[in-house]
Amino acid sequence: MKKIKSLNLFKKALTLMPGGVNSPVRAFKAVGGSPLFISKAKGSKIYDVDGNSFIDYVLSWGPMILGHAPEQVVKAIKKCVENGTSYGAPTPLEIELARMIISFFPTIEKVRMVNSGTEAVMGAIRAARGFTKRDKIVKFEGCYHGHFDGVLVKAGSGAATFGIPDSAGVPESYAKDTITLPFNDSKAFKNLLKKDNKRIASVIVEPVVGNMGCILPTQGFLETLRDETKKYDIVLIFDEVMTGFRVSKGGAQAYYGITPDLTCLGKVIGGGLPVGAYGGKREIMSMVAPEGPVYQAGTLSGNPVALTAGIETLKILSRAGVYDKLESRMQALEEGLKDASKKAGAATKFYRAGTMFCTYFTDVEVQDYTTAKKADTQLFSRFFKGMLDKGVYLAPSQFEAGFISLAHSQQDISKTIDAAFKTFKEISI
Ligand code: KE4
Repeated sequence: MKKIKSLNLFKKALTLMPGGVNSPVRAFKAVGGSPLFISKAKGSKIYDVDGNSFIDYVLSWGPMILGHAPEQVVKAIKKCVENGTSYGAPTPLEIELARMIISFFPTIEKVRMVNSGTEAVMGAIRAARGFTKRDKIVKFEGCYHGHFDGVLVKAGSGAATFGIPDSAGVPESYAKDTITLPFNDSKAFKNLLKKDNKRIASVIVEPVVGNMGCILPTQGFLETLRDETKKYDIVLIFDEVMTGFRVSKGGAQAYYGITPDLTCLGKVIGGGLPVGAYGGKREIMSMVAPEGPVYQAGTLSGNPVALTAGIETLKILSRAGVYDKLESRMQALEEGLKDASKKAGAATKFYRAGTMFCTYFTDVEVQDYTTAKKADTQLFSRFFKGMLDKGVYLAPSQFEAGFISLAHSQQDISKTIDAAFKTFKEISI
């Protein structure tokens, strides 16, 4: 595969930006080699600067659930920018997207738009602390909630990939207010809350963990989080930045039937442009300025262009049959990948929740950070490269989830399965 232009661009990028990228996991450090520089994308495909094309299962880490550059979204954005790009003042679009978000997530009574998932998490945690007047938060090892200091403690995603359990630059004074427990450990959770509930403002969780690969909650775990936090008036935050619109149309909360107090969203609600949001119970959200004393602000929050992309994306997701099509594509991919691995004699475990998934190179069940870290990352790297050479672009880390879109055709799925069978065989020797 020709890569010379990407290689030369990466050399230049390394002199200008830390690690040559604007987000660590893109640098291919976890799989070795240098990243592809992308020139364009359309539907299920991305195209690099050397003219190679790939079936894309990263989809910008989740947002492109319709596929890249969907006609309706592109047309609406083009029209919107002709009326200006940012006013720093209220627009009708904010009401429209707020209403759409609440229709998908009825547990959200009031919502605040921001510019990223990280900002959504920051706002939600600050609102929870302001509401409860308590300081401590509980998160789960391997879950990633953005690069906000308070949650970069035993984080997932890039931090898991690089084995940086805690980021440098996070003051001890921050980390001390963040308690980390193993995901899926209901007993440890109950014991902690029994002992320390008076000081805990909030518990934040990825209801399906997409930042350690794809890890499902075990039977009763989410229910335990809900019951125990309710007992002690602790704010339960579902970080659905990734799981929203992915695990189901109404996210993990709809799929598992749990009502969190606050929900964080991102990715899909921006349709590929920068939009995050946090929202939930009215009495908590009324703490947020200017209604209440919890300050949070943003120059480009609720930006008309970004919201236009989000609104058009959610309009299409609202259409009858869309989720049936996504489900049937995902089922075909799941069955094909499992079958290919079995036939090739590869030791893998495949997990998925709605349209997010992960193939772990391991023979143990993956239920938390400890078991996820048992995966053979070397074997994963060889699989990643083998698939790339066959025109399939996976997330460049064993500890990331893959995604499909409405644009992935049956032909894309068949080509992917065929490439996987060949690659499983190649690396199993
Ligand atoms: P952003 O600030 O990247 O928009 O969202 C942070 C975030 C919060 N919560 C969850 C559950 C998330 O998955 C994320 C971001 N996900 C990563 C992918 N693992 C973004 C990709 C990257 O960091 O480059």
